[in-house]
Amino acid sequence: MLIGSPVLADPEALYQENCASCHGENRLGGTGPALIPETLKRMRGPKVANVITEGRTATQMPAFAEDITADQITELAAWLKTPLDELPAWGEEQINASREMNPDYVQVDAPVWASDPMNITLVVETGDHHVSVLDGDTFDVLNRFPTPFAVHGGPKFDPKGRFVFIMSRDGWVQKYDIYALKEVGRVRAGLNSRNIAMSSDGKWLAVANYLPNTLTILSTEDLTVATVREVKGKDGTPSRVSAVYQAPPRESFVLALKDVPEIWEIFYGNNPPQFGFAHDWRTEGLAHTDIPFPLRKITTPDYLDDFFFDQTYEYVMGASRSGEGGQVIDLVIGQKVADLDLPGMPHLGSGITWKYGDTTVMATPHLKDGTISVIDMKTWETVKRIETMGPGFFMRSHENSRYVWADVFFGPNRDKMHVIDKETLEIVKTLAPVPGATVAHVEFTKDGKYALVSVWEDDGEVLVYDAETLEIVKRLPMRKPSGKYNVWNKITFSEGTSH
Ligand code: DHE
Repeated sequence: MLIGSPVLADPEALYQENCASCHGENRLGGTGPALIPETLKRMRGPKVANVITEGRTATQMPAFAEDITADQITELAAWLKTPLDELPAWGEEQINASREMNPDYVQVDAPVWASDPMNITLVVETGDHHVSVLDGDTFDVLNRFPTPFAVHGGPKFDPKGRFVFIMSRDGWVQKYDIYALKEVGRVRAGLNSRNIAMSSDGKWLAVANYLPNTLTILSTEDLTVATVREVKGKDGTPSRVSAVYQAPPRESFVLALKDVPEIWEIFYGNNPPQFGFAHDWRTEGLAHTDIPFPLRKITTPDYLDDFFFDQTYEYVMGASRSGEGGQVIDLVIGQKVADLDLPGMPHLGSGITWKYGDTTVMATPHLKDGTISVIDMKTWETVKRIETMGPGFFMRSHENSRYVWADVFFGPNRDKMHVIDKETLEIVKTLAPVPGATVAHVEFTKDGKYALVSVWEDDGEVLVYDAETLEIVKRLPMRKPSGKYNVWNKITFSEGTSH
């Protein structure tokens, strides 16, 4: 070593000494989140080193500037972004062993509050990892409870709207009783997960995992494992699960896969359809009744990891990986039936539908450019491309509203929110409620009269707009609010919201 050069410690030893007690000896998380590339790649540039140096306010993460030199922090941050040498087994045994049921939870016969149970709205506050439970009529906060670190995707309600399931990127699934305002328990269903889906009978919760390459199905009753499906394409290639969705009329979960050009369908009902092809349990010489959750693999012409379903759940629209177009797969026949003219990497997961003349249209923002594509769901033709002030992430409407709300999540105009007329497909107003602050994601109240908008900042707010006059009627301070989820809109599968 040159005299005068900084003394660099072994980053692994630094980690074991300073970080392992909270983040786990194997970097897979403990009281703190997992520190592996799969989670950290979402923090770009010097951010990881900054967090180690300065700590994270409002969390238990302390500042290490006085304990570790700047060079050592740079080394440590770089090491944390290297993949794990070995991934521990994370199957049924380990998942069940991670289950933590709340000893203080007692089931109640009726809500412990007097609000309309169908108009409850949950707000995910990512600033300090909490969820606020809002009365959708008065906008009073009935409760605010801690969630696992870094919740992603929509929480899923049971069909009666009483229990909600919330997933974090580290694979924790939390069950919460809205009537009792109490956590029921939590379980780690994966090590790095994407989203969850609820079966239409309310019995099963599917968890899409990146790490390991599995789909976990949990019993919603007690969060125990019903099955863990290893995900390997027809040729044996392992794959991450990009997302899982429920297809209620088909009594199935539909899986988008990251690493193989296939769509998977897993049936949970008693009478799965009889297909004449590509059926796992058939090719393995089994009757479907021999296997719970029978699986069907459909080969697709391209990789499809972002989906949108029509209201019948027969057709799946998928965006192609290249961002050049998309395709429509008919789940009944398991074949591609149409191509979609969808450049600019559409974010189909945020699409919404509404009646338009004698047809139904679907609109989706593009992640690569300031455009919203509007597609006719009968002909699969593009009806219009609406030019916006930048790429957006979320869109929302309601059956009772004549407007669609679309944010401009990326770029200099992220403080804008477009309001689009459903009939003319024109932007009628662009809101900028807090200049310079990101505004994103909208949810309506049950009756569609109010639209709730997140001011997506650490010292943020939820703005309650009159959905007709487009005036703010109430401001609710929140810590970096992200998604908002109204019980009624979700359990009735409102066409203006995500499912
Ligand atoms: Fe999400 C939903 C995928 C980045 C906040 N996001 C979803 C869903 C998918 C998805 C497939 C639908 C699942 C569901 O709700 O059941 N998200 C992805 C990505 O692939 C992407 C681009 C990259 C990634 O690293 O995962 C991505 N998402 C983000 C973010 O950076 C956001 C803005 C902040 C965050 O918290 O991570 C983000 N995603 C959300 C939210 C929803 C969501 C709030 C639920 C929207 C809803 O209304 O249902």
